[in-house]
Amino acid sequence: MARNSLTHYLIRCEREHGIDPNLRLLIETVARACKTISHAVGKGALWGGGADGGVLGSAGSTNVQGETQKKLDVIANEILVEANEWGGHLAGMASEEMDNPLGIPVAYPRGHYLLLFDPLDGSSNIEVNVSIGTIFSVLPAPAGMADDDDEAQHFLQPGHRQVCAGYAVYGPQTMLVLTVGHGVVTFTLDRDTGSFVLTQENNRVPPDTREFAVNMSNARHWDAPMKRYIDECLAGKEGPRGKDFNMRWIASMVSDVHRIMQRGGIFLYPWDKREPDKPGKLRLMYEANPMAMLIEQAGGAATDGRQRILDIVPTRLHQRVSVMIGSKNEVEYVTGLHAATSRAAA
Ligand code: P6P
Repeated sequence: MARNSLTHYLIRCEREHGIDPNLRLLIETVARACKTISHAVGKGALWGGGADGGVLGSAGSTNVQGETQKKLDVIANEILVEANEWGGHLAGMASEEMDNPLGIPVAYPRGHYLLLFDPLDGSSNIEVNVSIGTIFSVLPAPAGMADDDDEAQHFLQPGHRQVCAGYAVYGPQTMLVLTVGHGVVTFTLDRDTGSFVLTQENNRVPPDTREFAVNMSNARHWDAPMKRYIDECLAGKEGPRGKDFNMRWIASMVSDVHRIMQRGGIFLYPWDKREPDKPGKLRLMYEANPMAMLIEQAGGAATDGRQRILDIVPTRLHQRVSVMIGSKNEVEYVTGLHAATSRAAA
């Protein structure tokens, strides 16, 4: 077996850290599905013949968030469901693209894990050929889950109970970034062999940064601590931070977080007053939680501005959350500004 394959790494984790072989088999299944999604994404308009017959454009439906589903959103979701429903590793699946959790057909064996995913994150970038990705999270299925029980309540576990988190980023390279709780590793898809090859082990996020990622067009809608934080970044070395900052915004969380995983930075999608009853745009269970586990495993931090993302106890499967994630010292700084405001408000 190649010493740099995904399977070799996961078997090492079985032997050195005692991870469950069924978790390895589940991860390998998800990774194979990501290869298939990568192929579909790479074909774009060429798949299905002609610009309108291809996989680009809207599917003519909306997801539970009321967002228009792209054809590739639906295709990616189907690829992950079909790949995982038969294998016998899962007790259920949940997806951004499905209103309710999906139970495992009674004809198939069930396993001890729950798989949650955003099958194609950043899909608004599809038509403009900008990197997008798949985010996934694995939780333990509660003991005693009945075979026909696909209730959402079983998924409502805080992020620190995840046993695995990962993403695939479909960019110039297709890469798989993964943690099973013992650091973060990165694999690059070798299209000649169809294998994910280990290209980085023990990824570490630098604790400090000069680079922030935020959608600046929302600035007038932010609350005071968020406005203060960004104003300080924009003030540069003449300002209170004493250093100049750079900004990036790809509008694909996977791509922005992947950059941070590689060179540090902070990604922010805070509450804003456009939808004051919602804590933010991003989803807790299959976006913020897996990214928070990955970033913490790489030495970074992730909060909602006031508490650690992984400590949030979910109440709804598709609930949203404010996200501040990346270089540890920077996340702690912006979280401190929010805490100070909370204290002042109190
Ligand atoms: P905006 C993609 O739709 C997404 O959920 C994240 O991947 C991304 O970071 C964010 O929304 C972009 O939001 O408001 O800038 O389009």
